[in-house]
Amino acid sequence: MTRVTVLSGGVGGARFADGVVRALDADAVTVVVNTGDDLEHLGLQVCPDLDTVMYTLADLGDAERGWGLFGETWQAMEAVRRFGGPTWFNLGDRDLGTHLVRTAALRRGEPLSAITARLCGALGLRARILPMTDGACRTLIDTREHGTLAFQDWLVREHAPAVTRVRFEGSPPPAPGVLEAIAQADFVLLGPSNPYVSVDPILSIPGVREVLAEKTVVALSPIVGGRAVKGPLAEMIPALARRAASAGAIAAHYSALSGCGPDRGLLAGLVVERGDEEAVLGPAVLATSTVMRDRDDRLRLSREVLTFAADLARRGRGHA
Ligand code: FO1
Repeated sequence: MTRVTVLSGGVGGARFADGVVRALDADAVTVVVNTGDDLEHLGLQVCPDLDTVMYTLADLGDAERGWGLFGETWQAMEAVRRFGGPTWFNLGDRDLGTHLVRTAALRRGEPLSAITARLCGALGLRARILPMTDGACRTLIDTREHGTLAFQDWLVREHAPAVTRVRFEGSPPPAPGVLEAIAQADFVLLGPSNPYVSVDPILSIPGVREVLAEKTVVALSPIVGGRAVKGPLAEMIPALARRAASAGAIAAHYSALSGCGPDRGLLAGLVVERGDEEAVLGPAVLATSTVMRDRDDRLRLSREVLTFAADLARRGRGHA
């Protein structure tokens, strides 16, 4: 049985992970999820990327927004507004149930990984979804305009002002099972997530890069034709890497990471949109149609990526 571990941020990573889970035996898939975006809001612990992966795999997510639940209502937020509470970050009525159960369990001392496993079990998910850590590792965004902002303040409250640096506060150990899931995988896939704020937080967790250095790692480019499929990545690349947004910039970012072996960067392969391949130096390239408009696209793309990665792993393009 092929075992695969996917590292994921929010929407793009979750959609890709959904394809992988449906292309393979779900029991063979582990998704390690960024928790650098997590926040406490209205007294509740909210884990946006974990919830996006969980809802997407359970086919309960809102396809249009990409986050939160399908068929959501917003009466609790209306009440918060009426009473003068903060409404810049919206928690739907049904989504609130997740945050209430999670927050209560955290207060009882249950680790986030155990709570996540319980929530996933209740949704009937067979793939394993692991937070990158049970500890606190917060993504901080330095901006010229507003100084340093916590991730959701930067993205949602301030609408992603220009970034000068991305940092991770805290260096907690990986959640139980994270290093093992990477070590035991036939190959590791990085979803089409923002490298700076979705994948790098996972790579910042102690031990993750070292164990990845032994594996065949394949990433999907979140840049298509010079533009981000979603979010502010296309503006972040020129600001942080001093080059134009392209699939090549994604390859260069992962290649430059330290701690991934002496002779090459992290990636054995990069999956890019057709026409974007010339920009890529270093990893082997699969050029295909990468934009996932529906569940059929996710499945087709995942199958192509799994074949590409399995071939690289077999040919020893990883470190194995
Ligand atoms: N994104 C927004 O643009 N506005 C919101 O009010 C908002 C609320 C929200 C609540 C729960 C949740 O799981 C996600 C939410 N998101 C919201 C998405 C989130 O900010 C980001 O998309 C991810 O953190 C990036 O992966």
